[in-house]
Amino acid sequence: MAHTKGVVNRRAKGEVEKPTNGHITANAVGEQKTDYSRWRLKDDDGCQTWHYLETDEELKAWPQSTADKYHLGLETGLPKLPAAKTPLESAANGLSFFSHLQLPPGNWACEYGGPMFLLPCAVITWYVTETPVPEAWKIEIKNYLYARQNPEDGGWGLHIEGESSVFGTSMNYVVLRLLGAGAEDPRIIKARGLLHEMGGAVYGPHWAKFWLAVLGIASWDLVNPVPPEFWLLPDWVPLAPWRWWIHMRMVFLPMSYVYSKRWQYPLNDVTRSLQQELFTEPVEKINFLSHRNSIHAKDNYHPKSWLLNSINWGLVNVWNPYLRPNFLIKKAENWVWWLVQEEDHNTEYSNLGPVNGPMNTLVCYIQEGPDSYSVQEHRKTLPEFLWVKGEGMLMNGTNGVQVWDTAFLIQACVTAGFAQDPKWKPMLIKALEFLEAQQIREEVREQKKSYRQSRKGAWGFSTKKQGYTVSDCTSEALKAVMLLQNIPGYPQLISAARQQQAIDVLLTMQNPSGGCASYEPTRGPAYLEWFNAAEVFGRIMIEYDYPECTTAVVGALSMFTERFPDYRTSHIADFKQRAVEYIRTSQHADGSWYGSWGICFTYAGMFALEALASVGENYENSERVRRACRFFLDRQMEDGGWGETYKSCETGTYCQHAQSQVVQTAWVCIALLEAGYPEPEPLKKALGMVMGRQCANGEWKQEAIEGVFNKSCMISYPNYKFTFTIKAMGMFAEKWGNIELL
Ligand code: LAN
Repeated sequence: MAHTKGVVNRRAKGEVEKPTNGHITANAVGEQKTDYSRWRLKDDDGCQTWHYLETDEELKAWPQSTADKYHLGLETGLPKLPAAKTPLESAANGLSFFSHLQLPPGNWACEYGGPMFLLPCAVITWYVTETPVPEAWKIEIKNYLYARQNPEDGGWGLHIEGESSVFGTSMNYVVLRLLGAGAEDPRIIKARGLLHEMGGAVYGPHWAKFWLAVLGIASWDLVNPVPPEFWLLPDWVPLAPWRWWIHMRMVFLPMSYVYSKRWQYPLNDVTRSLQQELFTEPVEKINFLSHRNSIHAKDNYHPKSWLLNSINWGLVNVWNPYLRPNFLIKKAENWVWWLVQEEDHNTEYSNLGPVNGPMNTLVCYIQEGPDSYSVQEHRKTLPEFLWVKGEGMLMNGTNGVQVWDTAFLIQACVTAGFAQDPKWKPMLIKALEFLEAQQIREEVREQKKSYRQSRKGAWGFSTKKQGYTVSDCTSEALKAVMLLQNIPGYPQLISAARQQQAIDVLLTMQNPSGGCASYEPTRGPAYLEWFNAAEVFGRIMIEYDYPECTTAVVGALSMFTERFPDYRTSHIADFKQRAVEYIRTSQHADGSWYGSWGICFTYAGMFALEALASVGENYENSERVRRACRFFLDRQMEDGGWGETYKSCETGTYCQHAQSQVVQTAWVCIALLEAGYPEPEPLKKALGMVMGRQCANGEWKQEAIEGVFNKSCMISYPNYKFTFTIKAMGMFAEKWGNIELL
């Protein structure tokens, strides 16, 4: 098969290319742009996909909604609201704006971007599986990458606010070229210059090397081993993959299959040219084997341990060439393939996340062929990770933030007293219906064999279809349900039995430390971190205790016990007591807590103080809480706000942002209110600042990035600027009255 023209002219069998449309425009230098009035966000039961309408008939049949316009960065035309003077007026204005963004199933959607290594996973997978990519997507993916190219050095980092690295630059360079960008485009030349300055693509981390090998651009010799044999280790072995953090093992799984097959896409003109562009010397001269461990300092957040390096050496030089028997290879590949199929089945091909999704697609392609059912299904679900915004098309960190954001919005509304207001009731009932529809109702088949945590009764972060229990997502959703169902006039959509099922799942999630992790209790020993091969991330190999997750579970258990005092009472009491004790012991001497999922000390402090408040520990009676308040108050900025940069997550010490941040200011206000801080002044000043930043239509604009994972990668939570502001305003008004702050 000739592969000379890149993705541009490929089509799946039987697919007919639509005529080129006049609405794709190009400017004087040939940069293309789609017509943004033609994009639509579809939300089927929480399953979100973007569509580009080609014909005028389609446009007529499917008008653009306010939410579409907002997400695309177009003018929404939402009205100016009466200026807010009090916190509740400000919260109501915010809610008024936000309510227009609710989608028909009842949830809210958002861009969930930040990581810059996700588009490459999808685009390379489409390329090597010869999956056609619509013209409009190609144009907007390129636009997004150009918009996010570092204007100074021409590169890309691990995430949108990060410094340029070999990972970000080499992978996004490849994406642009595969989607048709010319090698002599000035922006590409600039990126290439930087890549060469950094030593070329051989200095990328493991995952970059993997994708280069898949594309056929580099030899598999470049890639540190990913032996599927690991999956044959007996379960009792401390190193066995089922004990790893779920994201790591679910990436390792398909990766090990592809590695074992040494599968590569046949070279074509584009990839052959990339071989010349990505490296600093002619490809024929490169000794790929010698570059297995080459890594640029900017990419080496978590250097590999000597132990892992030695194991890799043994695998490459002894095990693979001399010992690895064929029967074992077959056995391991078969077992891995079985686990891949289970993952596909249990998630209806949407998969745990945006890295294993594309990789599983590739495994199905290799195992079952291009036209197989599994590959077709994957082709349908991968677009659920895509998102379109003003800058172009990007890849979200999950297939959405549906359950998570919807749960917080409900809680904020209840806190602010909006749930009783007939004006907001239809919106909140829809939101409740959404949570009802998204509760996971069944265990997976073969739960034990596929190493899955219990999930019946749980909620995940995005959708029921994705179907992974998350401790705090279950807790926040359950809290939202209990809060609303407790208000007269709201339908009892989730029965007591179903709430109890959620509690049953939560009760399986405590660690011996008392703390809770994210998807599962910790399964492996801490020294597994020595086997962290990814280089770019920290704390990825096992589950850890998180103050955020632990607090959420404590909150759900407390609220549940008020409603069902007889259900598993002693178990719940014991759980809570140990969980709060963990929160206490995880406090740093300066009064702070390190946050793993939001930035950073600000985020975790808010949760920790909520947990302490739930057992009556407050400013008045607890030195610990006073210390935590002091930590925050010492960092209040001139304008009354708080601002912490993502560097805190990387370094483990509080890093001051130059500007105060609306979201973080709301978090601190919530923290101080949970703590029962006795003075209103700092809060008044803080919320006054937040209100001053509100636009006339009730909106708050996006500021610095809010979230993080694995210490080094940031991720956006754009809806926090609505949910947490509303909650903070509501809590303030309850405690200090709805007084004029502006
Ligand atoms: C998320 C998003 C949500 C987040 C919270 C619920 C906020 C947290 O409290 C628990 C952990 C969880 C569920 C979480 C885990 C890691 C995720 C899935 C992400 C940060 C979103 C993207 C990230 C995922 C690992 C990205 C893919 C990258 C790899 C390294 C595989």
